[in-house]
Amino acid sequence: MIRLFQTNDIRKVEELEGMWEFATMESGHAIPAAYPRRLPVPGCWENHPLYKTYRGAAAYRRRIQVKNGATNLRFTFKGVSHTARVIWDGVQVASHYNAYTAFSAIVREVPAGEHELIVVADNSFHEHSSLHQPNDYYSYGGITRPVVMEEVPDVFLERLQFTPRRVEGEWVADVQAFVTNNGEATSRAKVHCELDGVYFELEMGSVGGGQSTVLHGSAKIPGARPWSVSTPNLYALKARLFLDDAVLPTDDLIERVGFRSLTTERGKIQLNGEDIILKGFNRHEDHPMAGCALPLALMVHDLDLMEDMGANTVRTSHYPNDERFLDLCDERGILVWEENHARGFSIEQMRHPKFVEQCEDVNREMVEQHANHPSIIVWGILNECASDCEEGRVHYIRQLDQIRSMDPSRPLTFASHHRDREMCFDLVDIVSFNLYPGWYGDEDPGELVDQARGWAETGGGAGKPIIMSEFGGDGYYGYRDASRVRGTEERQADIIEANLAAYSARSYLSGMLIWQFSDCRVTEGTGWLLSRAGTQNSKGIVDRYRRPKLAYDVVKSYFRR
Ligand code: ADA
Repeated sequence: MIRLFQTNDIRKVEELEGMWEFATMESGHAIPAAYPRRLPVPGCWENHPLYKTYRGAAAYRRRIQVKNGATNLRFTFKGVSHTARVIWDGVQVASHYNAYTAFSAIVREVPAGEHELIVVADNSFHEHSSLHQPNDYYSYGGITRPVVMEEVPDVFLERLQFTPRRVEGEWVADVQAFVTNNGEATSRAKVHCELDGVYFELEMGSVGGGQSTVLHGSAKIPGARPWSVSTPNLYALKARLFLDDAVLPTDDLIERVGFRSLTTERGKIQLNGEDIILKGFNRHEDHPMAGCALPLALMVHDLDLMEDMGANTVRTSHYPNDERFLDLCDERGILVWEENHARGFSIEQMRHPKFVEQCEDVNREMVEQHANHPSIIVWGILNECASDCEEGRVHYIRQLDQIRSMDPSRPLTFASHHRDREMCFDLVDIVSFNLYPGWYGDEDPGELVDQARGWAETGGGAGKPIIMSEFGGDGYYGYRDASRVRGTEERQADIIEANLAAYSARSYLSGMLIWQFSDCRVTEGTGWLLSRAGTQNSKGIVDRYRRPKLAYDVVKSYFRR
């Protein structure tokens, strides 16, 4: 399944799911001559008994039958982990870095007959990889999210960006349509939109051969009902593309959107003008049976458990998530903090020659690909990176400016662990703290968060909403002991209780996000971070199989209050 709604009426769309041929490429970069196995797509190769810890390159192959010749085929890979090359009939047609954002390849005027599509995925920590590093989560290997094949004309609708606006008590839809021309001749492009029974046209524009253009338009949508946590109203935004004097549309795109406003005023976050408190979890895309390639049923199960505990928010730590998960959040009224891909980088790591470019790419792709999800209420960047020095600050400024220029409608934040040394609170709309009282230190959570409020005030964050973006402690599933020593489920429950009691009692806080929803696999290695017991981060409120620990009921008693 690609999305939770139909994306096209006109364009032909097919998901290339199923069994693809598979071969590892231990010896260099040569495309394999033989494919000894078949593996599911989407999927991670770590699910196969032979490749549980394989780190390197591998090729996936699939034959494509084309019935009608001279078609343009567009392949969209929603996620390949983590460095990808796409080879069509022996010719490389695309490459991409980063597991957590989508990319496309177009092959033009494909003749009828059988063709070969090969995707090389590489999850090694190679020298050009600045963001996928050995870390406190796992960089899996494979074609981990859906692959889509579409038949597109030379001039087609690349994407839509929708922004809701409230003007004099009425909702207004601002729409941008990105039109791409892969042909040679210039075309005049017109886009007609339909939204909740309102028909409107975007301004017309011409688009030269090999060029792209953006068409803008706005319309009042008088009957629109707002999207909120309790009433997550969604609408189909249907766009049709007409070229030159043609009477019939040649291409189309459907997005699913919601009307809501976001503000940060008086030290609080407002959704549709009302203060909200974010209560929820940090979540990794990780499951022992699926790796990072969670099927829909497991995504639903995660949200069912979160809702059962009374959560209203999920933070996609530490990368953009699968669109189907975001679609589910849209449908269920779950608020999302989505963030770019970077966890815990020191200034030395941020000096990697590819860091700037690879961050810019993931920021751009995240906003372009996910801006239409009403559930996303915050964009985050650079979790626990070097925001405590001038050199690091330059990266924060650049990346926040980049995101703001693409989407000024959402508040921005980053999660900081630098306490009174933090230097970037002035740059964002929301101040977020990762603090682990009771786990990495024995501070009292109430006293610590009051102190943190002071660091926000003096560190450039005065008057801004404050979120406790991470707190928690390890609890090994099934390790129960009356001693309540560190690592027992009892101790974890005590830590969670003390933290939630302190934060729930402080009305100046705008949110509390537990680290973390479920235990997750981490990279195996040495040093304190990579030598975690069981090669997993065990701070989940449920274990990797989603079995609840003792802290589950504690969370429920606070979040449901
Ligand atoms: C950090 C980090 C998380 C995780 C956590 C922990 O704050 O953001 O990714 O590593 O700590 O468990 O220590």
